[in-house]
Amino acid sequence: MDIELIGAPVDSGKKGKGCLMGPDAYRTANLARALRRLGHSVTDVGNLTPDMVADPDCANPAVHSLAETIGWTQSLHRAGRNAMQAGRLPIFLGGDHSLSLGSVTGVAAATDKPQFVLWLDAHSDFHTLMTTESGNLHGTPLAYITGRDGFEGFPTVPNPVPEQNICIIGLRSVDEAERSMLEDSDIRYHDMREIDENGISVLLRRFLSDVADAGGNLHVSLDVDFLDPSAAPAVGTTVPGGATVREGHLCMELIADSGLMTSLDLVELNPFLDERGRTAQLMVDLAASALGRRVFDRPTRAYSS
Ligand code: B3U
Ligand code: MN
Ligand code: MN
Repeated sequence: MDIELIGAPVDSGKKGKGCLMGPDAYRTANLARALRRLGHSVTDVGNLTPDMVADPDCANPAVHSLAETIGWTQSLHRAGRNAMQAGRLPIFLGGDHSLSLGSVTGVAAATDKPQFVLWLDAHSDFHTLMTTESGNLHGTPLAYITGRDGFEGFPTVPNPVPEQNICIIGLRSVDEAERSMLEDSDIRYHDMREIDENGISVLLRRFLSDVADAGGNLHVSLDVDFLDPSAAPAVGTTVPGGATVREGHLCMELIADSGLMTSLDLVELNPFLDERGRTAQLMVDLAASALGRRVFDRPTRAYSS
């Protein structure tokens, strides 16, 4: 695989700062070396900067850092589209989750294949500029990429991702406005209860087989807070009861086995909150699992009696 690392030090999507250090934490944890060891060719294109954009009007006074976030959306959109059109697999080194406003819309615009999105997150990130109460735009990318109204001032999404092509896994913090919009949508979403009752692999395999049947491209967006804070403390929005290290790796191994992933976001890492780099290291290990690292060189066979 020809992999492109794209530094996206986006910190405008929430008030607590620190995600801008994310890309360098991934470099310090030797992400490129880990991927090269798996046989991939890896190019690190360095860090992007946001386009300069004039401050647009916004009817919701809670919304902050709008111009900066729109600027990032534009530059990330181009970077994602260009990497895909060059035949590479982009990995966006975040940066907070508002970076996906640009990464997902960019990769989706690059080819004619149906775009699928796997969102691994404690939150649904399904607000619009009108519904967000915190005003934090890292809570909005899933609504934007589907082409919903309520994003005045943002570029029109050229290739909206159909709701049926989106799967959220890991939910345990969903605001009321998001809940009703999600329930009225065709997005599939799995909360922690469903994971506990079914096992995470059942839920993920179902989605991956639909991506395969449609011949689609798969973008994976991995939010640090998908994981339990005891394993991944370096995030501003910790929510207890998250995925274990083992569930995280299992997801990544299933993704690798499927051969479907065409782009990846690593988001919300705040190195200022980390403990001796362990969250950055875990995210690097998960990325390596998604790109083929495994304990034994064959898929584990399911038990059958
Ligand atoms: N839904 C809340 C909280 C939140 C969303 N994404 C994160 N936190 N990381 C909000 O602010 O929109
Ligand atoms: Mn998120
Ligand atoms: Mn989250």
